[in-house]
Amino acid sequence: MINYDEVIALVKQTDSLIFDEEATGHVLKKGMDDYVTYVDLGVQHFLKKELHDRYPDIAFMGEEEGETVLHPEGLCWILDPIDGTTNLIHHMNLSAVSLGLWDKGRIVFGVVYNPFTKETFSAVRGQGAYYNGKPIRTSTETDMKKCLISFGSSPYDRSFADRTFEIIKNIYLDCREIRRLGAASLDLCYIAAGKTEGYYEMALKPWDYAAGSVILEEAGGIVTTMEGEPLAYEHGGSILAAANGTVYDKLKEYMKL
Ligand code: LIP
Repeated sequence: MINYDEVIALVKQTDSLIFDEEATGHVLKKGMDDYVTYVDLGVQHFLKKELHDRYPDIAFMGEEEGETVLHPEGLCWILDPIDGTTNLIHHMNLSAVSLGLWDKGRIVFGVVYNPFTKETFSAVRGQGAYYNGKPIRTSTETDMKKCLISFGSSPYDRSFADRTFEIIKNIYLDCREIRRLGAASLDLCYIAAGKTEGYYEMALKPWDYAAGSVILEEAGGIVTTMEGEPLAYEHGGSILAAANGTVYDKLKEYMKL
């Protein structure tokens, strides 16, 4: 039996690790435009150990330190210790710890915690989505002219740039405004909380969207790949998320480029 409240409390205990300025300043390069700080590593170490102490039978997948393989047969934590690492390095206060739980084919729990704003988004499959403990629902807006849409620039693979920016240009011409937050988990949670109406990004990893996807679905939203397929968890892929079916159908048209 998993004590989800205790897991959420553990995630919030990462505050002291994240507010360590010295660790934030230790930036290592993982690949082209892909960075990791000592904060990312510290948060992953801490949560992996604490979760293992409490739930030794649950497997672990995390963004850092070569733990990037999903164990699909049973339960598996999926962690992004810091989603929005570039935002962290630039002191944007728009980063989150994102932890999901995979159970044989689907995500059954998610928590996304922004330590800078003290915002906690969470959901257990079938039990609704919450923001700082209060129930949340997605926006019911269906008029694109009143919708705020975010997107991601897939910075780790800039070969996607032409399509990404062509799509957002077309959306921008039709919607109220656009945003580029820099943390996929928060993009998904902002739709869940009714702040924005849609989001897409061409290339993400499972830990970017595991927690956010269940939170969004539990709040009434829709999330798939840009082709309309279920999200992939054994490898990464694109994402298309929307507050409701009408906005989803409209956004899907823009993805056909
Ligand atoms: C981030 C994603 C974001 C993407 C970023 C980056 P990370 O995750 O959440 O949407 O555009 O560049 O991939 O790497 O900071 O955990």
